[in-house]
Amino acid sequence: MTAVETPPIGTREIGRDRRRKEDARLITGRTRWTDNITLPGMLHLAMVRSPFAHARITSIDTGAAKDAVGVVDVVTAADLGESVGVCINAWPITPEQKAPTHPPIAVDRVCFAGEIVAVVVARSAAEARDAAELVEVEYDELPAALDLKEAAQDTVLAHPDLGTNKSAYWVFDSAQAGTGGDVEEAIAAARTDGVLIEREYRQQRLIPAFMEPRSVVVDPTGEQITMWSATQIPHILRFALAATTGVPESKIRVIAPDVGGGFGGKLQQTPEEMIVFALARRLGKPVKYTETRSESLMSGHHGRDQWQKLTLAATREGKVTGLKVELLADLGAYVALVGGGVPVLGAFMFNAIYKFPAYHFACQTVFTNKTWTDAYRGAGRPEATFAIERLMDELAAELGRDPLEVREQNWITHEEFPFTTVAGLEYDSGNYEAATARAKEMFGYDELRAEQRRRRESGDPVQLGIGISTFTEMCGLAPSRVLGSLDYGAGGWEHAQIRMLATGKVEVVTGASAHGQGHETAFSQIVADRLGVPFEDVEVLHGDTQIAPKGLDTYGSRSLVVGGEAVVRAADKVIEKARPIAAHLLEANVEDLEFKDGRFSVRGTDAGLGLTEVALATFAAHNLPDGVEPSLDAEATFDPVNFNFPHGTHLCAVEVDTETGQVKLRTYVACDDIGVVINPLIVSGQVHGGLVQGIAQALWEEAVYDESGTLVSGSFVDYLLPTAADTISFQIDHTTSPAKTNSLGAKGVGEAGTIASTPAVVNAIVDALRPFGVHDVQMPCTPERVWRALRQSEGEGAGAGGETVGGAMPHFDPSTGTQGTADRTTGADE
Ligand code: MCN
Repeated sequence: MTAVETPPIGTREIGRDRRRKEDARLITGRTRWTDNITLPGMLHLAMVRSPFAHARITSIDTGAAKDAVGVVDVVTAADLGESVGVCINAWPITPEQKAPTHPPIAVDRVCFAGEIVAVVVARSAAEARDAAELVEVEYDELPAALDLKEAAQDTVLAHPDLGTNKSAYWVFDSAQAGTGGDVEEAIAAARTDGVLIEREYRQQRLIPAFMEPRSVVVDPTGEQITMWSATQIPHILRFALAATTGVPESKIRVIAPDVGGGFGGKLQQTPEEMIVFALARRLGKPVKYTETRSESLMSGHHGRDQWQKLTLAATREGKVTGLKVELLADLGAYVALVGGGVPVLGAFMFNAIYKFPAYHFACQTVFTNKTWTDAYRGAGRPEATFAIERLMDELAAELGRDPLEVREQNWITHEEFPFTTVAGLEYDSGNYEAATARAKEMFGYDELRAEQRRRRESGDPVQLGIGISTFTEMCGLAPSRVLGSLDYGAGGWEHAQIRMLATGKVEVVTGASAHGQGHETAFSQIVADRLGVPFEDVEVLHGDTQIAPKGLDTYGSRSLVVGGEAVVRAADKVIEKARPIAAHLLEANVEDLEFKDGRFSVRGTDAGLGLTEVALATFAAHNLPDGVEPSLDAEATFDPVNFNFPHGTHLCAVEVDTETGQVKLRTYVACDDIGVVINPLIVSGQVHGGLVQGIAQALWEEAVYDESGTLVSGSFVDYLLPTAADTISFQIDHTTSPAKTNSLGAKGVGEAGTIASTPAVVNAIVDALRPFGVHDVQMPCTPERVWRALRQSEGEGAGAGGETVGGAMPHFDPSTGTQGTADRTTGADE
């Protein structure tokens, strides 16, 4: 890796490859996962779940289960009543949004296979699970809405009471918003004298899979009710518990101990958490529930699942003139915590790094009788990035030009920042030219193109494909005002507190709640750098609403740029509190003091005092200036004015065996610009992990349901989660255009690799197969799908689009809310 540019503050810690503080305990088995928690008298739960996608519950016989060994109780919705609360939807994207009540335990109807219908409480988890088998539930099966496009036509209703499967319709139009022109005009012009690329892409349903399944323990026996949960969001969860059960927030403590990954899948107020909370209160005893891997895959929320209908208009010279996006987004059976808003996050990213004069986005969210969907690494932004990066390749192919060149022709140049996009966002900084130049150099772009030509000419059965993704994303969620304008139910600020201890050690409390990202290390580096104290002397505390009472947790690659900046601001306040005390002790004027590398010194003299010495003097408080409080502790809450916009150029080479359909990754280069890097080692880990998840969408992962609504890919035998052995060694580097919205100059990185990599891989596969007439392969691009795309194109001649996809895309009229059926290739109403 090349060195990052000079960081804006300090030089001792920022940009330094520090090994993660948290790893010693994580890799030596010394951490305490939620499932390791054992409390006196603790009871265990097992869930009885519906095998049906949609059914009326006609009876539940708990008799045999209640008599089983070790069983304490068996409860249904009727037993728990209102005490169990409801799962809330914090992001109703329109005031008209339709949303059924989501009871944590089904009342009289189940709406997806895996929904909880009864709960067994026993002395041990094994006894609870055995007894769960004895609960007799009778169902009256109902027709299930399973196919997203059909569901959008209301042929079968997921919730008959709602009278429709359509939940919310959300539109952005640049002509109406005043951020650009009329997309229909651009399309009409391109139709007569230009290029029109019309495509439909499927974002398959994915399942967030983490090392530690969801687990929750609730102890109701103390002054407060304490919940330990493998969650990303202890603060939001505490709020949700209080708001939906009536228990005062002050009486609830939520602790997220070390959490073994989340990837958005633990950004949820889960039914299981609600049930454990209710039962612990009801029984007056500690209660634990840990899901099995099958339960995790079946009933933890899923991600993606969209149909995208896209129309890109351009001139014959390759200048894009407009983009129209029509989405169907599958909510599954309920509107999850932020699930309805996930496609809306994507709405701002379809224009990506490009200067499109006109843009229209419309999204219809739809209920089906499948597991609810919500955030999964990238949440809305990978879907948008995939679509536009695939389209730019298709445009280049249509024009017979190099896809990088067409991108360059349309992107925002580095001189044009800050740049207000057609979607209404202001990008503060970026340099697409620099990232692309570096990526090309690392990749050996020209050499690989030459090899591709040779293979094509020689008719090599193994063809080489080169895929490009020049992505950007919006992250650092925050800013509260903007989130409010999008009807998001909460803010996006973050809080930090710094406590200077008498011994010179520093405690940092953050409201961000890491679950694998390494905040303890990176935030220690920030504080060590700012306060000039040793890295080892900084301790970062988080993930416990008692210890860190204020916070909005970790998601949306926000922790560093929002939470880290709050830490910087708290550190600055510590220095300002220490300054008059230091001046007093040094018998100097405050104005004559300068603070550098952890030391106050009197300008022009040798006199000076370390910050830690000031901390000790403040603790003793024997000799403080009049009216100064004996404490250096400080806190700050930071709410940025804007998102931040990491970007990068990812280049991927694949070898595709045209006889078997097998795809082999050959080279993957990622040059990301995430502004100033705090810890390059952590950032590399984030990029590597992110890449694997994005590549997995392209090649392997898919949640598959059968025609009855049963999840077929319900174990890791069928859900192809990759391991390190399935991937290659990635080549990564960074360019740096510092963010303007935080003093660190940093941009988020937690989702970048995932967002960028999926289109890079699919573009590479299609690039390899283009001479065979293939212009699309549906994800995941399994050998069978690749093989079928090739065979189909042989049958149909050049121009075939690979696998035939679904039915016609329903077309929604924004002005009336009515729908017709649009032909997916022409866009004309049937
Ligand atoms: N960082 C840095 N320099 C930068 C940017 C970030 O050193 N310029 C460091 C940060 O200090 C932090 C890490 O990189 O240690 C990620 O920072 P950030 O981009 O702020 O992301 P968050 O900490 O907010 O993490 C959320 C993000 C998301 S949205 C998902 S999904 C995801 C991800 O992080 N889930 C993860 N990475 C994950 N990593 C692990 N191990 N497990 C998950 O569940």
